[in-house]
This record gives sequence, C-alpha cells and structure tokens, in this order.
Amino acid sequence: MAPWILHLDFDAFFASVEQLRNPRLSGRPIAVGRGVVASASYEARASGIRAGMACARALRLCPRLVIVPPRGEIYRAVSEEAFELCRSYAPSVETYLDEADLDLTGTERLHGGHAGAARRIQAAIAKQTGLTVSAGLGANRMIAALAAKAAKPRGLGLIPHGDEEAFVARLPIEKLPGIGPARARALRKLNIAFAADLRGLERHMLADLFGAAGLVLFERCRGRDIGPCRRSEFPRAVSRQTDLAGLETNPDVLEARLRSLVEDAGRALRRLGLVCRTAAVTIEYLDGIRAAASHGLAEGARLDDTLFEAALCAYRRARRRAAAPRGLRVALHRLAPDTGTVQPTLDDRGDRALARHALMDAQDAVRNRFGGGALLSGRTFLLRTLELRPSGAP
Ligand code: DCP
Ligand code: CA
Ligand code: CA
Repeated sequence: MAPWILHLDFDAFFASVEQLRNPRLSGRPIAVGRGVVASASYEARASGIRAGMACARALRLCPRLVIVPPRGEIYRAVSEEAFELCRSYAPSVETYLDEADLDLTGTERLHGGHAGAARRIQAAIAKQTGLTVSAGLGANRMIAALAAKAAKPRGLGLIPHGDEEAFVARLPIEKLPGIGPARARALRKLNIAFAADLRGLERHMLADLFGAAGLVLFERCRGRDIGPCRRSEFPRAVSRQTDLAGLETNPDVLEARLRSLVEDAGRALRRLGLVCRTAAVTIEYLDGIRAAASHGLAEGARLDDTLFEAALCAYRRARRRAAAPRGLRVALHRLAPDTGTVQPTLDDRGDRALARHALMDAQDAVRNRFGGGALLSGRTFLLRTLELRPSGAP
C-alpha cells in the first residue's frame, strides 16, 4: 500500500495563540519570548524578525513590536486539544510541540482522498482552536514536513509519489533535517548549496564528513527518509474547558459540569495511554479574575472517580467567591505512561480494582464510538435534565 503521511504544523504557533487570546495584539507585530524571540507573528516577520533573534535586536528592527512572555502550559493545552481531534482521522498520530504526523496510509477510501482529508482536518482545527495549521502530504515524514513548510502559512502542499527526489533537489541544504549551521558551513565551503549539489557526494564521502549522520543525509538529499522515527512525546497536560457565560451559580450544576470535564479529560488521558498525578482546576469570572487550585495524587490515576475526587478538592479550594463563573477548566498534569499496574486500595481488594478498570475501558469504548453523552454518570445526568428544560425556566 502506498504510504501517505500528513504533517501538520501550526503557523507562528506561540505568537498566534497570544494574538487569539488578546485581541489587542491581533494584526500587530508581536514576538513571544524572554530575551530571545521564540515565535514571531507574521506582522513581525515582515520587519525581518525571526525565532532565535535577541529581543533587543528585534525591537531595533521594529520599535512597535510587542514582546509577550511565553506561557507554555497554554500552548501545550492548545496543541494537545487540536491533535486529539486528529486521532479520529488516523490510527497512528505522533505529535511533537506544534507538529503532528498522521499516517493516512490506506485511509483514502474512508476519507475520499488524502487532500480532502487534510483540508477537513485543517478546517476542524481552525474551528476548534481559532488557529491555522499548514499541512503537507507525502510518502514519508520528511517529505510531508518539507511540503508543509513550503505551503506556509495556512496552505496544503502535496508531493506526488515519485516526485520526492525532484522536490528535495531544489531545496537549500539548510532545509534538510539534520543539517544545522555547522554542517551547512562545512558543506558551503565545498560549494554545496542545494540538495542537488549534495547528491554529487558519494556515500563514503558523506560518511567521512559526518559519520553515521552522513549516511542519513545521503538518503535524505534523495528524498528518502530513513532517520529514526521520533518517539511520540506525550503532552505535558490534558485539559478540557467549558464556557459558562456567567449564568450558573447552582453548586450541584457546577459540580456536574466539573464532572463532565473530568470525564472528557479522563477519556483523552486513557486514549493516550497515560496516567496523571495532579488535577488542576481554574475558575474564571466575568471580571477576568481567575482562581486556580490543584490537588496531587499519591499514585498515577486514570479512573474518572479518582480524577474527579482530586478535581473536586481543587475546585472547592479555588471556589472562594459566590459569583457565577464565566468558564471552568480542568487540567490533568504530571503525566506518565500507564504501565497497567492496578493498585488495590485499602477498601478495595485487587480483583475489585481490576474490575473497575475494566469497566472504565468498556465505558470508554462506548463513549468513543457514540460520543461523550452516550453514557452518563450520576453527576452528569443532572446536566441532561437541565438541558431538556426550556431555556430560561427555573
Ligand atoms: N520555539 C522556540 N524557540 C525556537 C523555535 C521555536 O521556543 N528557537 C517555539 C515557539 C514556536 C514553536 O516552538 O511558536 C514552534 O516552532 P516553529 O519552528 O514551528 O515556529 P512557529 O510555529 O512560531 O512558526 P512557523 O509558522 O514558521 O511554523
Ligand atoms: Ca509552527
Ligand atoms: Ca514546528
């Protein structure tokens, strides 16, 4: 079966998230970073500002530049949310920072063509996050990533099978993964500027120059990617949030909302094969004030009941005002791979614990297939009865 990889990469990631969250920054040149620019908005790039540049130099290039300190937790939550959505399109998704690789091999009948699927995923991410991603389709991860880069911003690049060599040949050597500034300098001294030039070097010459990395370059400048697959990194947090519009003060309803967020986040956590050791809750009020608290767990947790207990502790500590919240967010932190060991609790022998995990997995299977509302726990059932009540009625 012909391999097809879809690579996604957020456009001006940190900067776009900041512009989205603060409309006063939108359309303006901004840079996210502390001392050094980590991400520059496209408006800032127009003045020549690039990632890696000292903020002082960036300010000289563009005195109107607004510099914003980075907020890693928010960026991670945004990309995790977006890439979670990708998992319904492809059985294998690997993510790294603001990038994801989806293996679409064999799914064309399902999606009606890979380009169509890519467009739909781009649109779904834009709808869910308000941010744009560029996409690349190709026979391997390197080709897909290079195609996405070439299509920035917002675009979709597709390299048909067989065109890999020709596509790569025209690229400056710096664009190839594995060629950093030092290797680029060494190659440029040999008058090698493009991947096409690199192909003039025999295998043993590249090996003499760069060792094992040279052998990988030999393949890469021919459009073949044999580099070791990046281990799929797990996110730093799994989070879910809901907009309450400042209309709800009933504690039972608020706690039911919390439960429903925990169940959604818990399902995402289990789908990623992870456990968590901290549950954090943030309550935002209409005046913009936020209250947050977190609750730690002695052992990695994955069951909704355990997660909810921790989240409820955090929530009750954070909820010091009577005012109606504008929004509620649950984030599961301190993630680790789920090793599948079930810890019996004091009041619970090992076999009962196992049964609770098996029940959780069965519930997930139903919810993954029919949607989160297909099974309602006692607490969230309250929400269903409220949704059925005519709006505005007590
Ligand atoms: N990043 C960083 N320091 C760097 C490069 C990047 O902290 N030297 C962070 C900030 C970026 C994010 O990683 O927003 C993703 O890196 P990208 O290289 O994908 O850059 P951008 O998403 O900002 O821009 P582009 O539109 O070119 O992808
Ligand atoms: Ca990016
Ligand atoms: Ca990137």
